[in-house]
Amino acid sequence: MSSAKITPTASVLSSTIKNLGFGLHLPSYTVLPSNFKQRYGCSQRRLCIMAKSLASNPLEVCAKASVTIPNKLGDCPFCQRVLMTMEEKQLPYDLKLVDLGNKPEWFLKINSEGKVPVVKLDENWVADSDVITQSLEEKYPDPPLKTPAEKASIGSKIFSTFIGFLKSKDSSDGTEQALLNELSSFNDHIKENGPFINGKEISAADLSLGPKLHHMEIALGHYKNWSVPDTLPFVKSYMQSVFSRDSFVKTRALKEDVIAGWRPKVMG
Ligand SMILES: N[C@@H](CCC(=O)N[C@@H](CS)C(=O)NCC(=O)O)C(=O)O
Repeated sequence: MSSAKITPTASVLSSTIKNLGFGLHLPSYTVLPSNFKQRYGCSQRRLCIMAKSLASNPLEVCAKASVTIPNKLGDCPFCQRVLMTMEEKQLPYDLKLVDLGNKPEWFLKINSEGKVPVVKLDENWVADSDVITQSLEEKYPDPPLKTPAEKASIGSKIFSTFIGFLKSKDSSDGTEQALLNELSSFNDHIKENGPFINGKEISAADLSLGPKLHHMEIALGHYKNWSVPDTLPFVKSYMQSVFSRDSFVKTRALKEDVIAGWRPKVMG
């Protein structure tokens, strides 16, 4: 049985989902991963104790708040990457949603750069999704999510070429072709090595790329009436594989937020 409670405060918006499987009194604003109970099922006493300890010390995470619906997670692909990593590793977290249009004082004290995501690890607030996900891998190695170095940059130019095409006002400037070239190389890689970048199992590179492909799909669909061509079926099946994972569904941005988030880039 689970219950959900949304509690807004002045400039922090936090979500609470309480999993009552352990009969624990969990701290407010704790999000337990969807299959936390199955994973730490009480059949083994040691695992049960470990699960209780994790549940009572959730990781604190600052992420972007929605601009369209109160108390919802916003449209930051770097935040989703971090949250997906926590979901895949079954780490309970305490989500603090930050209004980036009106950054609160407490948040700027945590991170003077004013960017999300930020996660508290060993009493220190850590910024930047690259640093955070590497730290999570070291601290919580199970399940391992590290992508081998030789595959870690597969698909890494898709996001920048998508932005170039999205911002383009000249249909013959080559930005669409640049994106298609990157997607085509990625299609070939997944065809040979898929279903994920490192083969059978999802890994860190997928958790970084998946949220960016979600932004690409929504933003280019909305602003350019564009979609991934049928000639790239492995890109499409890859997107479906990532987008259908529990860790993705639970942390994805709302379509309306993604559209609103990219508007200044399109108009600018
Ligand atoms: N390199 C950073 C990028 C983080 C980032 O750009 N976050 C955006 C939201 S998607 C942000 O906080 N923007 C606030 C601002 O620039 O004022 C990471 O990987 O975490």
